[in-house]
Amino acid sequence: MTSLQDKLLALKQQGIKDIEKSADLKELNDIRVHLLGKKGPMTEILHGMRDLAKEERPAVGSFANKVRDNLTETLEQRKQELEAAKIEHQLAQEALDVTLPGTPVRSGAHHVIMQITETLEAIFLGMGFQVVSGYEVEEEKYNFEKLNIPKNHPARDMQDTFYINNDILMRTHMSPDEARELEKHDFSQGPLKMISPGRVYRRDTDDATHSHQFFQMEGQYIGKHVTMADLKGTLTFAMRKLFGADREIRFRPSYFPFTEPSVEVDISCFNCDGSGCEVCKQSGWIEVLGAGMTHPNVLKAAGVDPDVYGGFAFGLGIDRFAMLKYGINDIRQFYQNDVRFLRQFKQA
Ligand code: FA5
Repeated sequence: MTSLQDKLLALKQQGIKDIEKSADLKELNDIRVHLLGKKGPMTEILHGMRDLAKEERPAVGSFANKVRDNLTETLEQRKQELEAAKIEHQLAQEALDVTLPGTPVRSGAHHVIMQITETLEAIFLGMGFQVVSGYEVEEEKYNFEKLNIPKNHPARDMQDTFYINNDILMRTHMSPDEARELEKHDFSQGPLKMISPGRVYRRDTDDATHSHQFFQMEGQYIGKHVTMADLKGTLTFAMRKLFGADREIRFRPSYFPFTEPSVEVDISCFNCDGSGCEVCKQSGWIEVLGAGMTHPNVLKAAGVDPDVYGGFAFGLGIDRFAMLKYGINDIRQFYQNDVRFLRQFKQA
């Protein structure tokens, strides 16, 4: 054996040792570059072949090839081992314990006013009413004129108004939607049955039961044979659905410019069942809404013939409903956005 073959053998033995000791793919690659690279010991040894006798060269050359093949094979084997180990390690690191409890996600909920609105909508949708919506910034003629409240009419004082200019205002009630829908409706297709919930504005001083902005829901049923009995039946059904099946309902005469006759609707107190308590101010009754048979002037203003069509309208304060239903004694709590208050009304 030539000294070159000895060197190759030593290189192989040391190389295999180094390869097997290598701890990661980077180190292994460094070893490969060192062993087999252009400036590595293998190249250097092969250069030495020039000094060999011609007849010795083939044997040394073939030995060198075997050493290189051997090293390459060992490198490849180790590479596969290290890659497998790397994947094993990664899998162990990223192991997922599916039995661990999840991180709870805080979900929001609809505001209590929204919840009451949705409940009311569901009740009236069930009776064939459709839900419509109008404009918070409204024309003066829809808010007043078309509702039989001409300029300088004392009834305007009933609703202190935020004016934008002479003709435009923040709507003070949801009744403008009555006039708008009456104008739009095609009565050849059947009666108009609508509700319209929304935000309204009044120059009222904020206190426990008044807010300068609050929510109302308007309702209207106009057709060919709609009577006061329909008004009573519809509102009795809706109030019993909302406040309990055994509520008594009372209709008292009242005044609204856009209805004639007009009524104020009371329900027997759900807290004391009518015997008198602080919720009903000892009267046994709670006032819940205003209503009446739509005034012929309102129909005329919308181009609807009052001799053929008629019906009823009602308007209720959603905030006051929410206060009654949940025993809330200050309306301002709805608008302060204190999450401790709001969370109490989280739906299941
Ligand atoms: C009206 O606004 C009439 N448009 C309702 C109506 C419609 C009657 C159709 C007849 C036919 P009123 O001004 O009474 O009516 O207001 C209706 C309800 O809104 C009241 O019963 C009350 O619950 C609520 N409300 C009135 N002012 C305030 C306020 N400042 N803050 C909170 N709620 C209020």
